[in-house]
Amino acid sequence: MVEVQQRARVVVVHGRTAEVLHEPDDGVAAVRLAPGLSLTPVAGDEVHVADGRITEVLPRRTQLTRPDPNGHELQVLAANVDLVLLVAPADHGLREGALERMAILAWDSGATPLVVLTKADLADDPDARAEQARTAAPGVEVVLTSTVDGRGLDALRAHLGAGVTATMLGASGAGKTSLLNALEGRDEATREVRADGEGRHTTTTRRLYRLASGGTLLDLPGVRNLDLHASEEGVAAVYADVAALAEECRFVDCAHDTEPGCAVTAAIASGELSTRRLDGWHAARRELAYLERRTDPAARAAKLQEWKRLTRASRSRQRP
Ligand SMILES: Nc1nc2c(ncn2[C@@H]2O[C@H](COP(=O)(O)OP(=O)(O)OP(=O)(O)O)[C@@H](O)[C@H]2O)c(=O)[nH]1
Ligand SMILES: [Mg+2]
Ligand SMILES: [Zn+2]
Repeated sequence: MVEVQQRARVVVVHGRTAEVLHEPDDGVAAVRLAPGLSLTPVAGDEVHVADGRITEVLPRRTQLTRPDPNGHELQVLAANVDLVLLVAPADHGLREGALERMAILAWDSGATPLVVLTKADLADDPDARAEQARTAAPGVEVVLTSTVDGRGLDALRAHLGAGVTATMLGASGAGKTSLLNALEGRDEATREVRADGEGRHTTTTRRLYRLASGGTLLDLPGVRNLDLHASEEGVAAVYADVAALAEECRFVDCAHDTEPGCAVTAAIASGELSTRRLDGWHAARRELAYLERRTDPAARAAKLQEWKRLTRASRSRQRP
């Protein structure tokens, strides 16, 4: 018997089994993972399926990663994503630090970030929140949405056309699954959510959904601990304003503390730059330095080369 090998996209992985979408008809199939795969598939992966088993995971165009909370390895949250929605609620003030960290993660994945502010119907001054978000993530488009009055949803659909794969990063309760449901015009929580102790629904599984707008959206559980496994480039992109100021300092190795001729502390004194933002930048750079010490330098260099190779095409296209 000649085995037919088919190309498919991973919808969700449960241990050694997975659901995949077969193109072009989008039929869903339950499959097993063949032993000895070179990569462990995650939602969004392109794979080969033969005889009811995933036999190969194709190289990833992009991957959204963070340090594995349990060890030194990387955890891949989503594969082959073009657009990362940084989802943050606009109702109780904006957590700019969290937004900055999500933006770094997104840049480093090779995908384009897009800020989505949710719950605009509950915000006192939604436009001020949007302005705050623009400062925290310079060069990133901001869309203000509400699943209650529907604002911003069409703008979002316009980003989620055919061929686009997007995913959502954001704290638990930020409104990610609500957004997915509102985009699709359905009320019901999807089956990958469970009620927690307070009767809230929270997403527990990473799963991919086909949208009526033609795109694909991956729902993720809320990210609690936004550890970074960042590159210099990601940090520089998100803190472009601070980095540009630092170039103006008199000393190349200025620590932006008490040095004379420091453009960064001058910008803080004049109100051009907020202390909070400088703190965020310092924290991100400290984390980079820590990671560099902790990780085997050769392994880290190899990994960075690999990322650069994987993400070069999208990166050169998408940098602002
Ligand atoms: N008023 C209002 N409430 C919203 C809006 N979007 C979401 N909510 C509410 O916010 C709560 C959390 O929404 P979810 O969509 O479950 O949040 P999530 O980001 O998916 O959370 P996790 O799955 O735990 O990561 C729910 O009670 C929603 O009804 C909105 O635009 N306006
Ligand atoms: Mg959810
Ligand atoms: Zn300085």
